[in-house]
Order: sequence, then C-alpha cells, then structure tokens
Amino acid sequence: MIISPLQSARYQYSPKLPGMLRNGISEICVKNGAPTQSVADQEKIAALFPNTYGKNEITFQKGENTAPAKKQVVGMILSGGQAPGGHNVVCGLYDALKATNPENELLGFLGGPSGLLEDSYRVMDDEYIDKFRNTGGFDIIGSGRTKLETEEQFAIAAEVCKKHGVTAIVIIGGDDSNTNAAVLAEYMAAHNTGVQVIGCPKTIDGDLKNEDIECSFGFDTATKTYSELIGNIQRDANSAKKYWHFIKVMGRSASHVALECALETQPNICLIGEEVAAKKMSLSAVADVIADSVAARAAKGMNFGVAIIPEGIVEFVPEFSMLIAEINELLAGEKTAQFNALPTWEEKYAFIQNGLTAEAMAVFAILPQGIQQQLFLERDPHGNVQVSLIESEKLFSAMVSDKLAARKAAGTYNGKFSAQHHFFGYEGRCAFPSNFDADYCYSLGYNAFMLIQYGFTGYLSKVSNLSKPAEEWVAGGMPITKMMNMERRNGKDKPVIRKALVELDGKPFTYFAEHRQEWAENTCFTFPGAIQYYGPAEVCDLTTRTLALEKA
Ligand code: FBP
Repeated sequence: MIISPLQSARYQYSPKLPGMLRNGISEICVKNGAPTQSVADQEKIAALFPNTYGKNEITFQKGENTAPAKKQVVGMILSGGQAPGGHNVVCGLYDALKATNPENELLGFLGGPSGLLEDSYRVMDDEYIDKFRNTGGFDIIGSGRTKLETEEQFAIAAEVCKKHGVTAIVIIGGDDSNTNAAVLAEYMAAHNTGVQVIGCPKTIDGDLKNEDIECSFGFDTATKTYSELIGNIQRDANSAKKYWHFIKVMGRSASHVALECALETQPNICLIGEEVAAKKMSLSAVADVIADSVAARAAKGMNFGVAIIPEGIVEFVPEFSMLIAEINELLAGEKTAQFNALPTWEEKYAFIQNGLTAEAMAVFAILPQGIQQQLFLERDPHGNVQVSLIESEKLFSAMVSDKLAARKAAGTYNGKFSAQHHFFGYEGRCAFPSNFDADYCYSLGYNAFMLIQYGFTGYLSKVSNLSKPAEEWVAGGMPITKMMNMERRNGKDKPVIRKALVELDGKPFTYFAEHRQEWAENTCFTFPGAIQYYGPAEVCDLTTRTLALEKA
C-alpha cells in the first residue's frame, strides 16, 4: 500500500501523556476526590442511577499500582460523527491494555453501537493498530449513529459481552452517547453482569464541555482546519477585492466552531446563534448586521469581505423556529402526499399560503425561492424539516443583496456586492489530528484503561489542565451522572448530559464582542495557515483560542 510521507512520519510520532501517567503502568495509583452530585435534579438522578450515582471524582498519581490482576477483554465503540484523534483514543487504550497484560484483548465493535448489538467486531492487534497511529478518521472500526438506549438493546449488549467474556466497554462519543454510556453502566451494574462502562468525550462541535470536561476531542483540529481555509479565503478576498464570501461552518446547534474560527481569523462578520436567540433577532435584523458591514466597507472602497455563519443559526431565530414548527404541522401525516402530488410550485405555494398563519407566512415570503423549496424537499425520517440542511449561507447572502438594493435605491449605499458561498464541515472531521488532539486522545484512551483496571464504571475519562503543556495535564475520571440534569426529550423527562452552548458572558464571546466592530469595518484578517506537526512547541502544540481565553 502506498502511503503519504506525512502519514509515514506521523506513525513515528509519540503522543505525549500527562506527567502522572508517564512512569509506566506499575507506577500509577488512584487518588480519591470528593463524592459527586449531579449538576441539577439530584434526587431524580440519584433515584435513576442507584448503583452508579454519587461516586467519587478520582485522579491518578505516581505510586504503586494496586489494581487487582485480572484478564481484561475490552470492547470499544466509536459513536456519531467523525472527530480527529479517534484513532489515538483506540491506540492509547490498546497500549495501556497490552502494557498491563499482553493477554488482555481489545475488540472493536464495527460501524458504531450497532456493531455491539449485531455482535460484529474485530480483534485489535499490533499490526492492525500500527496502521492508524496519529491518523485522522474513524475507519479503524467505523462509526454509526444507532442509539444504545433501550432495555432490549442493553440486554442484547449484555449477552454479547457474556459470549466474548467482555469485562468493559469504552464508548467514544458526544453528549448523547455518553449519557447512554451512563445508562448502560447502570444497567450492567444493576444486573450484576460484571461489565464496566467508560465514556470518552468526542465531538468537533465543542458542545460537550462543562466544569469537568475542558473540551471534547476533535474540536482543536477541526477548527484549525476550517480556520486555515477561512484564512486562505480572506487572503483571496483581500487580493481580488471583488467578493464577499459567506462561509457556513459545521457545529450543529451550538456556535463554538464558528466563534473559534472567528477568534483565529478575525473575519468581518461572525454570527453567533446563541446571541441571535438571546436578542430575539429576526432574519431581517440578522441580515441588517451583515449589510451594515458591507456598506461601511464599501464606503471605504472595500467591496469584499468574509462572513462566518454557524450551521445551526436559523434554529436560533425565533420567527424561523415558529415557521419550521408550522411547516412540520402543515405536512403531518397524509398531508405530505397531498402536497407532493401538486404539480407546480405555484400550486404548492398556494397550499402553503392557505396552511400557514399570517405571521409564519410573512417570514416564509421573505425567503429566497430556493430556500422556500428546500424547506419542503428535505425531511427527516419523522417527516420534519431538516434544519441543518438549509443553506443559510445562501439565505443570508440573498437577503443582504435585497437589503443593499433597497439601500441603493434610498441613496445610502453605493457599492458593488458579489457573493461566493462555502460550507466547511466534512473537510475537517477526519484531518490528521493536531499534536494537541493526538496527545489528548491518546491520553484519554490510556486513561480509560486505567479506570477499567481500577474497577470504575459509569465514569468519563477525564484529562484536564489542557491549556498547559501535556506534562502538567491531570488524568482521572468523573462519574458521568455528575454532569447530568433532567430535560424534556420527545415528550418525556430524561436524565441527560447538558449540551454546552456558547456563553454570552464567557471570555471567548466577550473578547469577540469587544473586537467585532473593528473587524466589521476594517480589514483585520489573520491567517493561521496549515496545522503544523513538526517545529517549535509554540506553533505545533497550540491549543484553541477558546481554551486559552477560558483558562486565561
Ligand atoms: P457528533 O455530534 O456526532 O459529534 O457530530 C458532529 C457533526 O459533524 C455536526 O457538526 C454535524 O451537524 C453532523 O455531525 C453531521 O452529521 P452526519 O455526519 O450524519 O452528516
């Protein structure tokens, strides 16, 4: 097989472990911290997790390893969207497991959680693992979005574990997958299966973080990859001086990815969904913010610029959410077929006009026709509009164009406006992990095995103090129930890990808000360039601006 020179060089990279894990397996012992409580709804969560609630936070430290000697067969699952560094979680887990006892085994369940339910797996060995060290992607075993959440599924999982003598399962996933890891841990404990469950915090979206988890893995590399591309586009814009670039970036609902990219590149505009919701902004008000920047720059002779749009933005616009809810109602059940049978867009438009309230119709009417049609084309399996597929970068550029035309007619704007559109998402999810993600992920995996060896279950592998050099990182574990509260999901109250949205009083947003007016009117672009894997630590081991500001 032909591999690239970088891939070959990355195979040789030795990920850095936290200082406390560097002395070899026999020199790692547990330091008990305080018992924990869930962040809210303590009584309800304690009642739902009688076997796993309230356990102590723990950290590892240098000292004699007192874990009982026991052969471990660990099953692991990669769950949800790809995030750079996933392979290193597997490698760290494998290395710790084999260093402890060469008889230990690691089974990778294939294609995500469904691999566990279908008993589809691969046994990891040196030859296979070595092909994936420090590389991006989840292709080592594949990933999937099946949710492990029902009693029936748990019973099947327990059977599969029994069949293979699995002693522990490691679930590498986001907030939902780790919530389900906690529920599975409770089930395994309640049924005396002897199977431990450990979670690892993954997602490029950056929305799995809280007072215990400083960041999810993959966020660092994905945002650096997008920021490189945005910086390149900014240079192009500043060279040609003729386009406004509207760049949508992934990140699902939360705007962490957009905000981090803005901190890295200083674009003219970056929308933040959480702010739009807090200020209850209309689509028109959001478009005005962008149009103001276009006009201010045009007045200085700069008919170009860059605007970053978070993937989830439209969900945060109250009037748009109301429109989506009405469309979902309008097409419920039989009515989708009726609508689809209408032969022309004019007839469909009339159907929509009849079915929506005047308020919703007023919002619908200002959308460009392409977006109007998109709302009725893309449906999820429940028949709902798939908001994430809406081309919001095109929506806002079309609305800005209309606003500028009106301003031109009123004599308040006299520039040229020509837009280009981009969507960055999949480009960053499987990049070679930055040194930060390579080190962090390897540490999470290594640490997950230490939690297993010491008999913990229902814990999230926790590595903190991440804005410092790896030597000073702190490795340990946190009961997942500590991060939970009760939330209404699909009409039921459920215990879940709270999703982290951008905090408008947090340091990253505050910094952005203090500088954005200057960035909107002038050209303050910065160019982060490509991720560097070799060279001085201040270039290669840089963490995100978000983490640096949060920990400053
Ligand atoms: P996770 O939440 O599973 O980590 O996925 C992140 C993400 O990349 C989102 O940013 C994006 O909205 C979504 O996955 C895309 O999903 P898919 O890969 O199914 O197209």
